[in-house]
Amino acid sequence: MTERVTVDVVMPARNEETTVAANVAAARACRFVREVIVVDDGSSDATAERASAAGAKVVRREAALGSKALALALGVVASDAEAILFVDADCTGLTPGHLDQVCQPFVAGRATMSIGFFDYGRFWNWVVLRCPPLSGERIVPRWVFEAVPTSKLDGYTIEVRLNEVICEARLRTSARIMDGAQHRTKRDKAGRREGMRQTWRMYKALVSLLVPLGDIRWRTYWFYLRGLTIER
Ligand SMILES: Nc1nc2c(ncn2[C@@H]2O[C@H](COP(=O)(O)OP(=O)(O)OP(=O)(O)O)[C@@H](O)[C@H]2O)c(=O)[nH]1
Ligand SMILES: [Mg+2]
Repeated sequence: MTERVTVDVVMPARNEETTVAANVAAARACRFVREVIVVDDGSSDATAERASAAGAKVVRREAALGSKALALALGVVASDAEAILFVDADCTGLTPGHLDQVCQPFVAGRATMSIGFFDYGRFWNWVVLRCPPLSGERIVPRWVFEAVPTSKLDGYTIEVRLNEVICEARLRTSARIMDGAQHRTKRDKAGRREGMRQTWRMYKALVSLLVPLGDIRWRTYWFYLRGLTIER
């Protein structure tokens, strides 16, 4: 694969007026990116206006679609790029350089999926880099997203579904830490009590995917580790 592969960013954003513009700016300045598409369904703040002012194409729905996965699907449909770089709208400290680094292994053909993780400090970074990846910052060919059946487009489980497509096809993943990058958590956005409730619901949905509760097999993680390259 060469650098000429077309890459669009799909950025899901619901009530992210405080951070969306900075993330659109970082994504637009990534050297591999053609266009930034922000998907805003049901925001009650100025997310869409700020994203648009920062140079994004905004796909806006008045009513909430009800799920991050469905928002991403809407963004992918709005793009005809060969590859999609997913970037959450609530990142902090994200730079064009981070996104260049995430894209590099993909455009160079070293990995089919390339992921950037937030910077949690030396010890946790070591752990996070070897866990099943849940990060929203990742580039994949568009066929990988399209390979996820519509029936499996469900909330915060979309990253696990992308992992499943990659790992079950025994494809390679590259992972790296984005030094100094972080994000706003649900606790930051909704307050401690409501944020904890939402976080609990998210992790419950993720754990329910695993056999015997769900249909994700443990071997998928083994295939992930076998195809993983950690970039430094
Ligand atoms: N358009 C849209 N965006 C969403 C929706 N749900 C989540 N997002 C966006 O997806 C990104 C990640 O969502 P978060 O709720 O922060 O989830 P997270 O970062 O995985 O989890 P935390 O660790 O709790 O922050 C943010 O940019 C959200 O605005 C949705 O239903 N629609
Ligand atoms: Mg977040």
